[in-house]
Amino acid sequence: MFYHKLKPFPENFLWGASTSAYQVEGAYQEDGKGLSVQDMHEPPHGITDFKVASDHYHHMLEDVKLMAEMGLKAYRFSIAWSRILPDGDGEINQKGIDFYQDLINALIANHIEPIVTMYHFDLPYELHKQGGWCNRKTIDAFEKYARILFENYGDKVKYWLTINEQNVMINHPNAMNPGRIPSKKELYQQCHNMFVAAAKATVLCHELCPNGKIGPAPNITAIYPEKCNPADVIAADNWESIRCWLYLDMAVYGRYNTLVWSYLEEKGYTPIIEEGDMEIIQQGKPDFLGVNYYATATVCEAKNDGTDCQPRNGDQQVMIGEEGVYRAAVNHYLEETQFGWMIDSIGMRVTLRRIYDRYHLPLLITENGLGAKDEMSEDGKIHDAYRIDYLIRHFHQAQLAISDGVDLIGYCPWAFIDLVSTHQGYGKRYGFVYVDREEQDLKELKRMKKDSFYWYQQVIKQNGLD
Ligand code: BGP
Repeated sequence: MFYHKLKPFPENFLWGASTSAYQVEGAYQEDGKGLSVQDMHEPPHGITDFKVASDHYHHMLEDVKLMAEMGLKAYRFSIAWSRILPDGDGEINQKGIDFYQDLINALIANHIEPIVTMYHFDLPYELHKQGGWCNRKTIDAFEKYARILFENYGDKVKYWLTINEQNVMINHPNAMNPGRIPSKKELYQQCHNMFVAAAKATVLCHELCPNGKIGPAPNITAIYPEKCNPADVIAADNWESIRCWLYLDMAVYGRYNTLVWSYLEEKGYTPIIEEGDMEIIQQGKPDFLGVNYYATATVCEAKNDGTDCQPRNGDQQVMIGEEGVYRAAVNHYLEETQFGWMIDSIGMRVTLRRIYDRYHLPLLITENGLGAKDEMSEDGKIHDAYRIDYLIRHFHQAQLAISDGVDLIGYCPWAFIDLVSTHQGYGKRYGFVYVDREEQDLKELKRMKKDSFYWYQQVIKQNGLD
């Protein structure tokens, strides 16, 4: 149990890498694409917007060639809803359909399994204007969009992810809501409507794609109590349920987590549940669970004196606390990244064990990686030994989790290529491939292989670490 003979990574393990449409594609208004909420976002001073990003839209074949050279077995990308349906609900944009058709064909020709996220933070702006996820019309629009995706790509794409980080969109709503930030009550209505939409898409996938497998992709992490003081343990339990189990209990069991429902009732945040909602949620059973993991969080007992909530930069891994529910605490055992995210590879093993134990479904790591201020050295190369070190530690823990009995089917680090970070623009890089551009100066957007590119190539070749 503690000093295993390590089990090997399974044969056919999906060694992959991830991106998302609005962070990598650029071409934000090209070939008929409609605007998304991300296109309407005003970045902080000096930080880039998402209009050009890594210009993957125009470098797609070159990028797939690099994926093939690295030996990727899988590539997780998202489809921009507003490229397929510019206003989210009306006419289909054929050029949008064709772009992803070409991408999927190029991946398959290079023996790379496409893993498609249907919706990654970029709600079409037209839907947002009509109330976004507070409006039930968005549920129907998502179902229509899902049908278009399954009809067009269902014969080639086996792995589908419904919604990326629904829990982040609810707990850190600033980046997804240009204009007014919704109230908590509205956010939990949005959340409920997303559960219904994801369930409808799941049912449809099973109907239309006989070989399709579909699941959610929340951001899940174990929450630690600061001390063994039982009141800290309760606070950790509170936050773990609100942040994580609510989302997976709904997806897998089709019911609201008991503790969270009591919390919603007490706070007056309960959503309106229409007739038939819970039935459809129960029918939409996932085949596997995507897991985005970056860092554990540590909390202590809330003081309930008006100081428990300390809003920071809105960053998705930085806890803010909630009055009377939990309070953010510091974990002195862990180091931080340059951007203040905890580095906790063992925490990933803990997280995988907890998820598998609760749900017993195959798990796919859909995101994990190190954001850093990579720089080109004088020799013109990018020596990102710190990223290799980070990934070695996490891969090792993934292998320990497999040895614990967790059914882990793949690992898609964030990100295949440098792209625009959700909050820190181009100054925070994650890729195996460097893109030569600055925050504002686009230069030639040239692609360059980092040291981690060659290292990951070896890992994939030998199906695991040395
Ligand atoms: C996840 C998102 C990704 C990605 C990643 C890194 O929460 O799903 O879209 O951005 O975090 O975050 P950041 O870009 O803020 O460093």
